Amino acid sequence: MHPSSDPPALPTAELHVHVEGTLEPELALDLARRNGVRLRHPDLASLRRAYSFADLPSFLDLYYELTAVLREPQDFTDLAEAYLARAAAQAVRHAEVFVDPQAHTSRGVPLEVVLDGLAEAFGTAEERHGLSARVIVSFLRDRDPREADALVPRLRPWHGLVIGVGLDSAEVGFPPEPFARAYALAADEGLHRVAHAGEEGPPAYVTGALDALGVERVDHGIRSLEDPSLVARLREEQVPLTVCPLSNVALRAVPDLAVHPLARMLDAGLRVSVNSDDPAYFGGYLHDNTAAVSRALGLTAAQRRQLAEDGFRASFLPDADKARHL
Ligand code: ES4
Ligand code: ZN
Repeated sequence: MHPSSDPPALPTAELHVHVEGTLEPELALDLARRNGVRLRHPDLASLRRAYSFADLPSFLDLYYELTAVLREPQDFTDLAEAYLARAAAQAVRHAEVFVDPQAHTSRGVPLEVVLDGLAEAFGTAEERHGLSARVIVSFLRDRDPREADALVPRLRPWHGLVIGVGLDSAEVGFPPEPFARAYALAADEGLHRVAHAGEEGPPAYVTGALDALGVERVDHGIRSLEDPSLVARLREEQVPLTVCPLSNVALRAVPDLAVHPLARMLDAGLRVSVNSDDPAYFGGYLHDNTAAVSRALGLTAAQRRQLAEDGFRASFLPDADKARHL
């Protein structure tokens, strides 16, 4: 997999991965068969040809189509188990994993099926794979924000597994402010708060996520660089940004890894980490992202160490657990 010139994988924390985005095409076809779900792409060859995207919405079309193969608790357990094995093989030692409940409840799959299924795999992640794993429930920003308000109290039975809330799906035209109430409710429940912002959307969405939602971490945030006053704020407040290099290239937010903004973000003194986003769709898991972007940008060993350490620092692990990893 990795040419001998590549440095070894450092232990990392994965802070930005969507469990539905870890659905490999082979497993999608297996589950489609198991559950009698008919897909637009019935075999591996035609499905693989669909993995070419113009932007975020065109990716989300395939992503939501394939999520329809997930129906039973065991499907979510199998999906999570496959991710944990792959992540562990790439030296991930802690993972905070997004799930999109509304992508499932909206097609009749109950919340319990989703979260109990994930709990089954995540509950044994330490003993089976040597990594801790928690869930961040993500609201779909292209749906009615009142659905998000209603979802927050329903998460109570899974607190402990679920440690926070996030905001994802199509970004442009869906600013963060309408989700202020859901985030305030989540804060009252003791949940952590993150949001996708500045992936395809403007820097104002990053500011909005900080001010209206009170997020502790920003997912992507790459377009922040267009606003120098926002960059200064992110640096001063040391707001963590979860950067996903292969995702940005696959969705054409960035034309080429060689010009990926990660280098400028590091130079600007921002607290960034490298993450995989939707690894089954974008060409690699966490270390694949680190190796590719390090090579393309010529990152130094010190920069790679900084990225890995800042991932743990930006995690929602208790301080004692962070210290064990640093
Ligand atoms: C996503 Cl790459 C990306 N951006 C926004 N929402 C998402 N959901 C899954 N992957
Ligand atoms: Zn994402």
